[in-house]
Amino acid sequence: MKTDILFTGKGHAGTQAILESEFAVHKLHEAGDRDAFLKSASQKVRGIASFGAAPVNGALMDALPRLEIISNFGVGVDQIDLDAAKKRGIVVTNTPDVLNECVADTAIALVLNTLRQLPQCEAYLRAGRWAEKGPYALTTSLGGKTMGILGLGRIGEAVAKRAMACGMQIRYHNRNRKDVPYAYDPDPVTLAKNSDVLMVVTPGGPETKNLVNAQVLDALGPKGFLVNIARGSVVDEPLLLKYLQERKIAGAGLDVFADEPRVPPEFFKLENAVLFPHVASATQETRKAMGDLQIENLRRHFAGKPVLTRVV
Ligand code: 8YV
Repeated sequence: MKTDILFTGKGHAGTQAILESEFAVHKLHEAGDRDAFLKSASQKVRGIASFGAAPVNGALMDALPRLEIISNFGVGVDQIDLDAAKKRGIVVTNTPDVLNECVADTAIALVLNTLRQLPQCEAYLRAGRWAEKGPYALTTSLGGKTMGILGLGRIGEAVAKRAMACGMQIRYHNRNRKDVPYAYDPDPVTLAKNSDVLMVVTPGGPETKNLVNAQVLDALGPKGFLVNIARGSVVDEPLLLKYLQERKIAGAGLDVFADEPRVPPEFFKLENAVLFPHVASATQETRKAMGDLQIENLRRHFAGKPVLTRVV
């Protein structure tokens, strides 16, 4: 008999195929009538494999009284109500570390693309303007600039290494100071004030909602750049749009947005922003490694062994 698990969304195809071969899978995202679907699954489902931003809240947990584990595809678990899981004794796992290098690659690509305007340079050439109008306008160097990392965890450290290789200096702010060779700032405003590039790498969720607010963007100032590879919720998005339109900051590189995959169309008109469709971990190798970890956590849990990467 296969163990019953539930998918919350469409996700990495290879991972979902393996899960479907090993478990009896119920696909919540394909249910026409969600209530009827949950009613029929309620006495069977013992695990959730969560994919994407679909919320896993207390109501969903209550609809599945036999639920023992939520195994998330991704390091960020902001869509899961962790307190609700804890109260109900439900294990939550994620997929840390295996994505650090890829996410850091994307972060540094956003810094290069934003300061050096490389996507705009390419569009300029493809539109025939090089021959027509001459060289593209001069841009901004990375070397000698300061990157302020808001949320220096394992991904932040991988970003710092790459930024230093580009000749940048590193500062950071975390709630707690770490034993690292980088200058510490006591709050996000001071960090922004001391930085040319503010790199947002914090977890998402209520604790960091709109952490990058008017005070932080004002401190970053008209010569400062914002890069966000964390969650859209960490930045006040309407305000960021306004600051970019009015050039109250110099530019932004964004891999994440508040209501993905919907991006306010006003962002598309900005010349001082580089926008990626949440691709930081999106390589064949890394997504496979994330999926393998998600699957292994489920296997181990149902075999009565300790999971590998427990959050709650
Ligand atoms: C993925 C991510 O885009 O790990 C995370 O927290 O945001 C990304 O790696 C996401 O998990 C894919 O659904």
